Amino acid sequence: MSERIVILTGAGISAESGLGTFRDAGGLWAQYDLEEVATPEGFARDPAKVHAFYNARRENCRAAAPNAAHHAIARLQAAHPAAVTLITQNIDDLFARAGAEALHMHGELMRALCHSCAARWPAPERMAPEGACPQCGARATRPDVVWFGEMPYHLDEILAALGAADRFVAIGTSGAVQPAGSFVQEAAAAGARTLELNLEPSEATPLFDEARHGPATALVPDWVEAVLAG
Ligand code: BV8
Repeated sequence: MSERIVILTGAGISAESGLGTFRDAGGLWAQYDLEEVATPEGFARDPAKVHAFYNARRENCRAAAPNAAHHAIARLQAAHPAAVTLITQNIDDLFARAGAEALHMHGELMRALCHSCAARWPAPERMAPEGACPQCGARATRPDVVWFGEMPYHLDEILAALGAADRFVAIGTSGAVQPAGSFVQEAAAAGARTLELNLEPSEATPLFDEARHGPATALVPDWVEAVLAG
């Protein structure tokens, strides 16, 4: 396949694996105050509360399994590894467990970071403020996730892929968070055809050439099969 495809996923692709989204009714930001649990200021104020928030999500993630949408994208990437760039805003490890390679622009729930020496390592099941960095020993460990106000990871690689994309597909994201919410315009400006696969119309739907609405486990396998047959 000569076409270069960039895929951006959000919480909606993991919803049918039982992991909560953020802005749907009853979503995570309805249960927690984003400012308290997903900002560096909130972590500085109450690290125990933030660790408890991510410990609970790490437990949910362990109990979840990749769904048909994760597996379909893994199949597409395996068939055309050089042509598919997979970007995810999600911090769960469901793509890795489905055998797909994703650029985790908002970090990874299953990795820990030392904010003293910047060491990274696989996160233990439960993290706590008194946890010590295995490299420097400082009691300065945090989840390796990108909080609001922090610079997302892999932006150079992402912007290069968007600039060379023939197709851009957004799956299960509201487009509410930046800079990910503007990737569709970056891709369109580079001449890519853009497609939204989402449970329902999002604020970003008008920005796409085409939008299909329904659950990811139905839409994504159908779309992948059509691309593979193409
Ligand atoms: C930054 C990790 C500087 C932690 C998260 C303009 C430019 C740049 C920045 C900003 C800007 N305006 C505002 C900002 C600041 C801020 C921001 O965007 N604020 C928002 C609230 C307005 N952005 C930042 O701080 C970012 N950093 O800006 O650095 C910079 C400046 C310029 C250029 C580069 C850098 C850092 C943001 C990262 C924050 N960390 N997560 C954690 O997870 O705890 S964000 C969080 O939101 C998650 O990553 C989540 O994935 C992401 C986006 O949400 P969605 O994934 O879209 O989830 P949501 O619930 O919203 O939507 C789910 C969708 O799925 C829905 O549409 C639903 O219909 C659909 N769905 C549901 N079920 C299904 C389904 N679809 C299909 N099938 C289903 N079954």
